[in-house]
Amino acid sequence: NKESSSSRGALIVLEGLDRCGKTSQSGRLYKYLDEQGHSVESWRFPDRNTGVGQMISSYLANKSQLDDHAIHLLFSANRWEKRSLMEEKLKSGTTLIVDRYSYSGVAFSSAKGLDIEWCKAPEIGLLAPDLVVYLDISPEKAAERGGYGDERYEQLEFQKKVAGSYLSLRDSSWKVIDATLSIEDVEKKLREVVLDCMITCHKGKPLSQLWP
Ligand code: NYM
Repeated sequence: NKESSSSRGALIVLEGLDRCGKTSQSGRLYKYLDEQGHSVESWRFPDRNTGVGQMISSYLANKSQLDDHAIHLLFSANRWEKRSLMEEKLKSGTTLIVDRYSYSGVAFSSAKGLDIEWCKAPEIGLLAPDLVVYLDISPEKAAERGGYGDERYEQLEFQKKVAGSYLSLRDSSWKVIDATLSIEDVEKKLREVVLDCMITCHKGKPLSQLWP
């Protein structure tokens, strides 16, 4: 831990449609903060390394079928099993850059038609992010980027519904970045909002819980 023990790390969450560039941007952001000497880790959900994560992974690969409610609860359980470690890291001064979080959980499941309040319920009590960055791209543009794999959900019609769900989840605290800008421009804007947030957390902003 390269920072003073009295200041905590920030919980930074990146959200967006599939192919919005989240994963590359989290990687670049991680590298930058690490090189700047910050204590930082790069996380992602689903975390496919746990037992629950392996069930999710098999579902996403269409190797298993699950009821929509059941898979929703597994995604949530996958966050719950990392909650205490997350809190420990943040309190010890490590900033976490998290690729997808509860908002993905709610956006993807409610896009299937599940009730949004029902979707939000199992997330209550998880740590609330200090910053949510939404990498904004239209479903059509995202589809043009190619590289939609064979995973479940990676289809234009479904992504349109997910975009709608994200829109109803967004609030004024979210930072929205135009994901169609160049990689460098997105990176620059991302760094600005993240550094700003890290300072606020440093100054003693308390950790809070979902849903605020
Ligand atoms: N996804 C991700 C959900 O449906 N619910 C969740 O809670 C989370 C975290 O999993 N299409 C979906 C969104 C993605 C897929 O994520 C796998 P990724 O970032 O492609 O590994």
